[in-house]
Amino acid sequence: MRISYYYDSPIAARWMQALCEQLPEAQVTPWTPHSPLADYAVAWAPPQALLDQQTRLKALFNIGAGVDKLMQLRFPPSVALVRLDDAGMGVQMADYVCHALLRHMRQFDVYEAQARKGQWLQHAGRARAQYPVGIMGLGVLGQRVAQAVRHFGFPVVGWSRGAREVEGVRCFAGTESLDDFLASTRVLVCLLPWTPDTENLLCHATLSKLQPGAYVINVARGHLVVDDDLLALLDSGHLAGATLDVFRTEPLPAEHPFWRHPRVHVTPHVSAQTLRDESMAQIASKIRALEAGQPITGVVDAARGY
Ligand code: NDP
Ligand code: OXD
Repeated sequence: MRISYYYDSPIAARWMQALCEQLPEAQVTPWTPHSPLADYAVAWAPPQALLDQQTRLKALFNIGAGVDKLMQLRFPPSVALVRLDDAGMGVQMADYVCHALLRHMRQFDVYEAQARKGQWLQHAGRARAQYPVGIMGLGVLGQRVAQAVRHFGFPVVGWSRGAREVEGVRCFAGTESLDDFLASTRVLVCLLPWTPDTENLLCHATLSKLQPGAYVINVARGHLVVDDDLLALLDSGHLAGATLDVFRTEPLPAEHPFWRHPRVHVTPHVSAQTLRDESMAQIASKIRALEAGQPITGVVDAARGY
């Protein structure tokens, strides 16, 4: 079996070695415009030229969970696009969201600022019942985050495209229930894929339907948020703050107001990092399953865009 590998990164060689170790029966080679035709491709952000040149692929495995960049390419219908399912990202996402949620709700950021000034000052405790957490996207990562947040005792609501049942989560589905979901949410966690339906979804009209003093945590993609609308609602006081891990332009440009806003916390797209060994093991086991004619999870539905 041949595998064509594409990852434009200084760590690419070490990751390819991990794939070779997981699949010793395969011949894995970095893709070039003259590569031999392969059975599978394993890639992050490949060029259209790879799909045009590799005319015998059965599947392309994305080295990530989000497939928004791949959705911009022309895919032959015979090639299955497969994304990572969790592969160690769920627990990281849960850490990140719980950290941002607790830092805000328990006012740890306020106490840190006070400590830097040597100020001993207690603020009134807050009831978590007043901080219902709304998770947009109840997929692999959204469900993992929902369970973590629930175990900290917060009320949890969730929103997805189709109806879902998730233990301990009041679930809403579809655009017709979006307003009710937003009105039930004080801390919004965005874990939706970036598709034509979700682009700019977090705009003035939707964010202003969140409960007063709402907090936004975006760990999905920057294109879901209208930056100026978020900033306007922070400045009007409707939003108490935001923790943002993903941006329309990455790295976030030095002049972007998010860097300097006193109530915005920025991290550099690290909420759930792709882990080399877990990812390559998952891809290898899915390739083996396909070769054995077995079904696999994580196959992207091109019509839905995720
Ligand atoms: P999944 O595909 O498992 O879940 C997506 C969820 O979003 C599903 O519940 C789906 O609904 C819902 N959804 C999709 N479109 C809509 C819509 N139009 N309206 C309402 N709900 C919708 O994805 P994952 O949980 O694995 O990942 C989510 C995203 O997280 C990725 O696409 C990626 O962009 C981002 N990500 C970010 C990382 C980071 O480091 N910041 C790391 C990894 C991922 P339904 O259940 O009905 O299908
Ligand atoms: C992903 C990501 O989609 O790292 O996996 O953002």
